[in-house]
Amino acid sequence: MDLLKEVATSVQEETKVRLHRRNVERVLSALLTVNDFWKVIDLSDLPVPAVAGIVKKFIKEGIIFTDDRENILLTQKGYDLVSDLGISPVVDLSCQSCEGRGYPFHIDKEFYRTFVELAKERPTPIRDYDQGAVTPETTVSRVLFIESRGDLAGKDIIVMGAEDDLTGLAVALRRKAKSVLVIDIDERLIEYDNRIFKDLGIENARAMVWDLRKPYGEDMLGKFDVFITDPPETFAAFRAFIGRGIATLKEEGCSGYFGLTLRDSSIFRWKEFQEILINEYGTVITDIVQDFNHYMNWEYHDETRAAEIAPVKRGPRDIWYRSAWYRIETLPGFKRWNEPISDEVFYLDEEGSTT
Ligand code: SPD
Repeated sequence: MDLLKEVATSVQEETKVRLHRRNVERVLSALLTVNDFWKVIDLSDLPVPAVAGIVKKFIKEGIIFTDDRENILLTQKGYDLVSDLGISPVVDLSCQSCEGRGYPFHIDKEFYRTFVELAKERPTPIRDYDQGAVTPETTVSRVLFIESRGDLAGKDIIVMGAEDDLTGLAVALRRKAKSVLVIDIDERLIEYDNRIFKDLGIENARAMVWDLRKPYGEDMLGKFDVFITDPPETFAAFRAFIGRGIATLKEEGCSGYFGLTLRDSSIFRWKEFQEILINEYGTVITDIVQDFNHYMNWEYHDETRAAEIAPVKRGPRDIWYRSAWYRIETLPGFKRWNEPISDEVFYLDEEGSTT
């Protein structure tokens, strides 16, 4: 049997992460480009357990080796294999000025600088809520993107459950929305935002503690033009963050923004998410910008399953965790999903490993 197909099948059986042959080919391409395991994941666009499984299999087959479990390197057999298969290194031809997003975070320097200054004292990410914040450049770009799509000026906006990114703060700081409501389970973030809103005299924004596992009351349903969120990639969290986000929207033609990553979920799961968005919730996906969101490394990394299953002992030193930026729009007859959610499998399942 073809070696790549064989690796895909055996790693899928072992990890329960769905894989196909070309996923394995992409890992080889990444291995030809970088030596750092975490960067290999980044370039492979696969969940951590899948890349860990593939790398371990390749080590067994003598295709790669690690130098004292620090770096991953191809052996001569590995170089011969990639050459036989005609595999090339990964190329990145995206615009470096906007970090590949298409919206230069520095276009309004005062907005960018003020946000960076305000974000300096932000609370540190905690594992209990799967926190891991995006870079300030990402947050600012999110706002510019939303503004450019006509979803900011004069709009009632809700930012739900990922305020470690301070997206709600940045939206409010832009001072173009009609109103901004920030909700998050983490009291530290709510206090942080409310203090800044008060200090800066931003009167149309407020933040309140809310656990998205709980259904919304009538006061929240159908009240907003736009929702923004960044869920963990389990099905339960997808519904709690995005299903409930859609439920807050006023009418057809309203929009929602969120990040979805391939580091904690597979492309097969994305298909299922997209089916829920289209067939169950009655929305349309208008935009997906791959690798738009760049996450800063989190201090609890050593305690995670990702660290445990990694074939190297060295942790990430650079940005490796990215997610795509999705925009959806409600269509006539869209559904407001607002069921209760249990604690089970909220943050972690077989494809996830970074919590
Ligand atoms: N636990 C690591 C940080 C994860 C941050 N959440 C990213 C969610 C993407 N939808």
